[in-house]
Amino acid sequence: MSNLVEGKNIVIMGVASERSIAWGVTTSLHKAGANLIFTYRQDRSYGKLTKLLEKHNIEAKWIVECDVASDESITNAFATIKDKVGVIHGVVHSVAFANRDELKGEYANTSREGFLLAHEISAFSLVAVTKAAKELMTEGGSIVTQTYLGAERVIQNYNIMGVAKASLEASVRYLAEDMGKYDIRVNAVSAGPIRTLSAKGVSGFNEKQGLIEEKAPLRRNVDQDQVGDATLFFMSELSRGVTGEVLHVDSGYHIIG
Ligand code: NDP
Ligand code: KAL
Repeated sequence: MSNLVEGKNIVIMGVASERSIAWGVTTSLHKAGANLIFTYRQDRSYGKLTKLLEKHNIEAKWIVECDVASDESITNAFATIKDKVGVIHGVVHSVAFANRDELKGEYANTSREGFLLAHEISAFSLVAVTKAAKELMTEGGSIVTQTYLGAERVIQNYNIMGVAKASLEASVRYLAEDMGKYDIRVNAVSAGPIRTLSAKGVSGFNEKQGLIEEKAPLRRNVDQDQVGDATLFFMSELSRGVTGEVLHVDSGYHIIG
């Protein structure tokens, strides 16, 4: 796997800690020869990212702030990337947000504001990022987002995020159709539960991991490296015939009734 994405310029959005799925993706893509560009929202994430890059001896091609809640921030981030890097070949979208107090209890209690926020950050952002990235993908490219089984099934506590992920997965299909004519593929990885900052403090996480160990065909939980390698597949030419797909990296849990 040492040269699967050799020389490709790939933007990674969503490293907040060493546990982030986007960090697993970083190590997979780095080992496979990619040039990496990063976006972050919070200063705290920028601090963590720069320390991690130093610790792992990875040189970022560029690092730029991007708050996906703002069209201007997205436009500026990709304008900066165009200026500093030129052509890009991939984007890894690993960003989601919902109000913590709406990730428990009844979905029926979701507020208008909370519904819109979850959709804006977790689903619309892929649409806006795809539009901005397309301008830099003049040699074709690959866009990958991260989703979860709660888009397809009712999973306790996932609530508004499940509905936002359903929107995200439908967007993957519509965007795949739009982008195909430019030789840009759009896909999603649907990961099993992984302990990250996002998973922290939300109820029911441990039980979800317990269920995987008990019921998934492989009887073990997945980790960031497995999601990273699946994302590498989508970034590489090995997946050149695949677009509009949601690939489950969940030890097979989703096939069990
Ligand atoms: P992390 O908490 O590590 O990452 C979440 C990221 O979202 C952070 O980097 C955060 O940046 C970013 N983010 C939130 N709001 C914004 C915004 N407005 N603009 C830009 N970035 C923003 O968690 P994960 O790695 O777990 O999550 C990554 C993706 O994986 C998400 O889409 C999540 O739904 C998905 N996923 C996670 C699973 C899991 O079990 N962990 C399972 C399946 C899918 P910052 O901190 O700087 O705001
Ligand atoms: C059924 C599961 C149990 C957990 C339920 C809901 C998880 C929702 C994910 C969502 C992205 C979490 C948040 O938005 C948390 C946010 O309100 C507070 N956290 C933060 O602000 C931190 C500091 C930053 C870094 O996080 C973000 N997101 O910006 C789902 C489990 C089993 C699987 C998971 C965790 C899926 C998933 O989508 O993440």
